[in-house]
This record gives sequence, structure tokens and C-alpha cells, in this order.
Amino acid sequence: MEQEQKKRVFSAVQPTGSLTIGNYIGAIKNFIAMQDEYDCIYAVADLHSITVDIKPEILRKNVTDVTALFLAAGIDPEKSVFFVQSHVHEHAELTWILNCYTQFGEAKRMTQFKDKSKKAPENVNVGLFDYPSLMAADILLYQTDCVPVGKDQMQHVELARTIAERFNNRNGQTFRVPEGVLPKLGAKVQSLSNPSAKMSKSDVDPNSSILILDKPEDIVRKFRRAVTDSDSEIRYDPTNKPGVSNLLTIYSAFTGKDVKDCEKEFCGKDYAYLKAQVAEATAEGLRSTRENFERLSKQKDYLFSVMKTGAEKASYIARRTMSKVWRKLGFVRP
Ligand code: AQP
Repeated sequence: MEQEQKKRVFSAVQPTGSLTIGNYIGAIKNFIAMQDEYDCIYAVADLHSITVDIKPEILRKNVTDVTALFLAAGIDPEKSVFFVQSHVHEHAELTWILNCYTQFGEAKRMTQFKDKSKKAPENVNVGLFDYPSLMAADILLYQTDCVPVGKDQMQHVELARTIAERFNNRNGQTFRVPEGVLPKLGAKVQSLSNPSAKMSKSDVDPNSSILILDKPEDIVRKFRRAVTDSDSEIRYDPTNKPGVSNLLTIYSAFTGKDVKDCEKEFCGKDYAYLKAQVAEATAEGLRSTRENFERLSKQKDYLFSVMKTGAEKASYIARRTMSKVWRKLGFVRP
């Protein structure tokens, strides 16, 4: 019997800082879970990371650290293709082409562009504006079916769909049109200091986020300071109780318990107790990743060999898509 082809998954994470539990719950946890059922391709999006000001020595360290962290968390390079974006030059090439299929008004409407422009008004560069075309290129190069992302990136996946459809309509079927996939819970983990904002690895307030590599004592300290509200009821209600609901979401993500059951578990308890339990579950949930990272981050030769093999596998697929694109557009390829 003919074997059914697995659906293709692509997603990436920017090495703009030390990854948070927002990145973990919203994206990486899903990446790991999808490895058996799907044909997965995951990348460190280093080209994206220079849309913000990042020092070369920091970028260099972050790329190796994110690689070690992916492997430490459970991305298996034997099952999934894992590579660094800039090692496959087709990403930059396809971006230029897709720029010509992206409307200025579409890119201007992107929430991330508006937010990041506000955060760093001194560096509103064209690359930041063009971020969604590069992300569309990342996805479309691999003929992707599903893109697991957090809520903040969904708008970019929607634009990638629009660009793919526009290209296919003008030039004939070239790209598979991808679907964004949100996690069932934790699509937007909120900041601990400001529960109406997203937890972000580039947040300047170190108490706003729990880093995947935080020590257990730091996790306990940060949760203890987490903003809640002035009443004392533990209830999952993101609109009226964003801080408490965020803590319940994190607890649910690390224990695997349904959020409604978590709510019952904490009925009648106080916020200090909730925070202590969430801290314990988080520290425990991240323990093996932290320990594996300690070991793997020292094995530089191994990390480079994983990057190299991954880039070779990714390039093979990317080249095939690009040769189709060049041909469809009428470029002469001797
Ligand atoms: N708080 C979050 N909750 C749920 N998912 C999240 N993601 C990020 N933050 C949260 C998801 O993580 C994946 C990788 O994100 P990214 O590194 O590509 O960039 P980002 O979305 O801009 O994440 P950050 O942490 O906020 O980075 P900076 O501070 O550099 O901008 C994506 O799937 C994202 O949705």
C-alpha cells in the first residue's frame, strides 16, 4: 500500500535573546509534539534578528545557545530538519521576489511593525518593515502545510497565505498555501509585570518573563513578584483577571492538567500559594531542558555538525522551490 505523505511543518525562533516560557509554551512545546506525526523543519531565524539592534558577539552566542536549547528541549535532529536561516541563501533570494508580491499597505498594517517601531523609534529600518516578506519566504520555500506559532505571529502567517495565493494566481501553482496553528492553550503568555502585554524575550524588565534557563530560585522569586489583582479569587477569566489567568495558563501548560481542573485545585487558596505552585511546576517542567542545555551547550562541534547537516537538508528543498520560482517568473538560468 502506498504510504501517505506526512504534512510538512515549518517554524522558527529569532535568536534575539534568551528564550522565555512564552516561546516555550506558545511554540517550542508544539514543535516537539509535532515531530512524530509531521515532516518538521525548524530554524533559528538569525536574519530576522538583525531587524533590531543586536551586537555581533551577542548574535553569535545566541545562535549557538538557541540551537543547544532546541536540542535540549527535545527537538531531535534525526526526526526533524533543524538549521540556521542564514545558512540557506534561498531565504534572502525569495524574500526579494516576495517583496514584489507584497503590498506596501499590507506590510504597514502589521501589528509587530507598529509595536516595534514605537519601542525603538530611532531604528525603524526597512528590514523591520520587510520582516513579514522574509517570514513568508521562510514558510513558502519549504512547501509548508502547517506553521505552529504563538498568537503574535498569526498575522504574519495570514500575510504569507495572501502572498502565496497572489503569486500562484499570477504565475500558476508554485507554493503550497500554509495554515497557522495555535497551541490549544498559551497562544499568548502574558508578561508577569504587566499582564495586559505579551511576555517577550527582548523586554527590558527582567522580572517580566521567566527564561527557559532561569534557575529554580529565580523562577520562584519572579513568580512571587507577578502582578495579580486586588481581590483574592483564583478564577480563569482572562478579561477581568489577566494576571491570575496567566498564572493558571502557565500551571496548566507545565502540569498538563486542564485549566478548569487547575481552577478547582486552587479554589479557596490564596495568591501566594498559587504563585508558589506555579513556580514549582515551571521549575520542574523546565528541569530536564536546563540540565540537557548545560551539557549540550559545551559540545560546540556537535552543535555545528547539527547545523551543517540541517542546512544541507533544508537547502535541497529550498533549491527545488527556487528553481520553480525562477522559471515561472522568466528569469534566465544558464
Ligand atoms: N508570550 C508568548 N506567548 C506565546 N507564544 C509566544 N511566542 C513569542 N512570545 C510568545 C512565540 O514564540 C515563537 C518564536 O518567537 P520569535 O522569537 O520568532 O519572536 P517573537 O514572536 O517576536 O517573540 P518574542 O519573545 O517577543 O521576541 P522579541 O522580543 O525578540 O520580539 C513564535 O511562534 C511566537 O509566536
